[in-house]
Amino acid sequence: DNHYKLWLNYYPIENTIIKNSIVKHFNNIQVLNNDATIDIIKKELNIASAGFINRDVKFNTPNSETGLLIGTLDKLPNNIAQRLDGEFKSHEGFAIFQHNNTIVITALSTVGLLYGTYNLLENIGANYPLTGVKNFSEPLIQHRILNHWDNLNGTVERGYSGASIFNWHTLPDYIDQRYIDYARANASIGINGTVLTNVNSNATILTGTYLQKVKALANVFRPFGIKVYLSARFSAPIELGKLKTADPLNADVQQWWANKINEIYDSIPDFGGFVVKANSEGQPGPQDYNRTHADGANMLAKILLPKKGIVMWRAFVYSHEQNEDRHKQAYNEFTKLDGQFLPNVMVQVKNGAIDFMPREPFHPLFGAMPKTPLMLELQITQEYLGQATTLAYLAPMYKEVLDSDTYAEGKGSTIGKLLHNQKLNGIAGVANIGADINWTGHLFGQSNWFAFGKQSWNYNASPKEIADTWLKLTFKASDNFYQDISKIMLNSREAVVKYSNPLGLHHLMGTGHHYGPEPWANYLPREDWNPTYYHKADSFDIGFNRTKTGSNALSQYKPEVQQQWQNEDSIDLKYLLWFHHVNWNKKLNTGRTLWNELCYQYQSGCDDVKNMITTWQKYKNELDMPTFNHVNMLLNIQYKEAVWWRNSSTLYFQTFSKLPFPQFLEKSDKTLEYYQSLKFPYAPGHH
Ligand code: BDP
Repeated sequence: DNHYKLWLNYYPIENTIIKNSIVKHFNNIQVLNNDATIDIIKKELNIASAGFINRDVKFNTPNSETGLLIGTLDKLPNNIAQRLDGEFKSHEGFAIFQHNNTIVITALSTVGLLYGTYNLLENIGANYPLTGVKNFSEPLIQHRILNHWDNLNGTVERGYSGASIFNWHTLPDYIDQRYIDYARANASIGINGTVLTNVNSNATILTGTYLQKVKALANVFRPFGIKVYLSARFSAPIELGKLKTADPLNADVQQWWANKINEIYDSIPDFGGFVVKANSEGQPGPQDYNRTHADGANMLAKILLPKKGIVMWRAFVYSHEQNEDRHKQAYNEFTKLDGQFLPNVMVQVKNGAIDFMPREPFHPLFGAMPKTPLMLELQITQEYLGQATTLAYLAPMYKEVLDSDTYAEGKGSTIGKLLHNQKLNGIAGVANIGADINWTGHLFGQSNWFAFGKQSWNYNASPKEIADTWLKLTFKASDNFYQDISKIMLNSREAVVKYSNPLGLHHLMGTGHHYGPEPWANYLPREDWNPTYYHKADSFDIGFNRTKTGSNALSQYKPEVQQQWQNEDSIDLKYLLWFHHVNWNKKLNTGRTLWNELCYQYQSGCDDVKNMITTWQKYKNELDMPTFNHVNMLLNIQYKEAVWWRNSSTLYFQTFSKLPFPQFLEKSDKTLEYYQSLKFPYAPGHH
């Protein structure tokens, strides 16, 4: 199995009771609406039926009881419509319920029906019984958007699964089947938007020729309920329009964008809008003209507003003056602009203040801009989590972020809730998708795409349930397999944290490409690009003091949060070295000294990976060989990488602590000098 089909396998149903009931329901399907989305629903039902029961579905069979009734609420017969318990708040919500022997899927829109259909098929695929099905589901978040960091030349920034799936050269005339399958996959998990191009943007995407290509993709995605967005390069008026400036307050600049945006909407009437990375890591922006981020965002937003487009203005900024803890910079730049953005702007904020580390405390901007809608940005691609050779199931990380309590409006002001309560809201995920046959490089990368969709629809969704469902849809295997592998998945991200960035350490990866450990690196021109800036190890202590006596980044959080984190004796150990510079000999509440605990974490993370391998190998006979081997080889690579992290990090930190290694730490068979000599000139990195 090459796993191209993702979670849409529709494996044959073996349980005869369930099978018979599906035969009955698929034997006479009535669909009450008619449009391009409905055509997709019908096609999907056919594909699913062929897989599940090896038969075609039948529509409108005369003289036969309706098995499945699909129709928007206004089209349902009254007696059935009345049975809906609840009222839809969104046009994307759906309800599934049983009326006599008929299963009914209803919604306010046909896209809602599509979501309902996928939900029903998912339940069948995961072997949940159909009798008595009942589901009323609505998205808690409006904009559930993938951010592709894809370049027009086909490369993907921080992509580890092959080239971009978007072939800009052959578009618009060649519509790859992949575009359709990509849209199916996204719709099946509720993703309703996609930014096609890298945040480090190339203005060429805004030329007439390329907009025709974008239009072709938009046409494919539209019936799946997916809107297309682009990254906008702020200096495009100069590069394309030959203007002398891109100053957002300049009338010619404004006119250039107005014309450009009109041109886009002429081709793509439901164009979603722009994501903008401005004045960040060398990208052009309004500050080049002494204007603020709000000036820049509003200039675009004003033009987009009547067209219902939005601006996702990224808060990932850190300034050229290097004297301030990078943790504090976005907060300092953006909180002062609260209330100045037009209503169709969201400030897009990464989950943490540094950069997609395996674990970060939540970004202090959440809850700090009450008058501005924020959009949460998560990373699905594993830039800092072992890239595509690592099994790291990220749903627990997303949940940790969404459940983080900001205390912005008192206890219980979790990020999920704050987002939900905004009039305009969204969650973005930096995609891990590429042209590899299985889309994500590592097969288990698929689970992160899947989880991202589920959790941005419902931030309360349980990582365990998502993993269980994904496993059943992805592998045809025994219940033992599902249970064991689900456990592995749920522990996997924590394992990565332990063997690479334990106890709140962060940004210790190889500089540039971020592959593997390089905690000793201190040769980059900016202090805050170097790992040594982040761990600050010396002969007494290790860790970044972000309390009052240090950078005081902690002051950017609400008092209740400060209280949790300000004291090195009571802070949750997972954030200890994020906020504190701690003595090597300090006794922790685990009973170990800091030095021993650090060694313990590195060792324990490696042990976890070893355990993952043993568990996986138990199921060799249940899986097809290519699938078994694929994961098995990658897990073995991951183990090597974990050991590499453990050995090199403990050897390196020992040069500061000067303390002996505890017994339980496996001895390194290589020297620190060996690890320091490793070079990876072709590791996938910046393009
Ligand atoms: C960092 C990546 C870099 C991105 C940047 C961003 O290393 O490639 O351009 O984030 O989000 O994580 O803009």
